[in-house]
Amino acid sequence: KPISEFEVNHEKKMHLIVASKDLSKYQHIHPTYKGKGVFTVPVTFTQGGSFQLIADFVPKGQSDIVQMHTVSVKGNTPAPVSLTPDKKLVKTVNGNQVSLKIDSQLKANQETMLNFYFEDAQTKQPIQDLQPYLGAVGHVVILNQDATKYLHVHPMDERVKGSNAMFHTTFPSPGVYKVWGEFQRSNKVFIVPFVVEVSK
Ligand SMILES: [Cu+2]
Repeated sequence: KPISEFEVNHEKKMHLIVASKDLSKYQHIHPTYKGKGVFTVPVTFTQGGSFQLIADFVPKGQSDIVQMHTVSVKGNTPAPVSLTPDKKLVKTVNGNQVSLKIDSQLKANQETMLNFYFEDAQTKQPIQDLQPYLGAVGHVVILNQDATKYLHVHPMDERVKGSNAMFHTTFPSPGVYKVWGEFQRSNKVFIVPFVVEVSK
């Protein structure tokens, strides 16, 4: 029997992550609910190969469900990009310089604070005008190396506008993970990727 009703979670009834198995390609999209348990969304795969689809939704009156499917896409398939932990956790996207600060050493099964700090790449002034994106200052999606472990983390304080955004999470096992921070400024969403290593 199809599930017919879904809760709205961060402004959407379904969040869908589409990631290549090597995590080099990443999309976070929102399928449209058509009724009778059916969601649809157009997707363009920019290369061939194996992709992981991760659907995140909440049936009415239940708790969050995450479902994963692996699909194989035909067409030109580049060699997988190896996932190497970043030496410096600083990235610039759309003129926004984002530093990821982690208080202590990253350890599996231990609560960790991910602290994103934003400054203007040119002026080095702290950024204080981040806009709410899907009901929060930002969203953080984390996948392990083979895209089988998924974490979706929301900020400690959803209403901040900068220059820091803090996210609490626990990595479930040791290994290399990719972390995508999604934020919005000047009406543009920008995605900042980091690769981190989590020890035992
Ligand atoms: Cu979403």
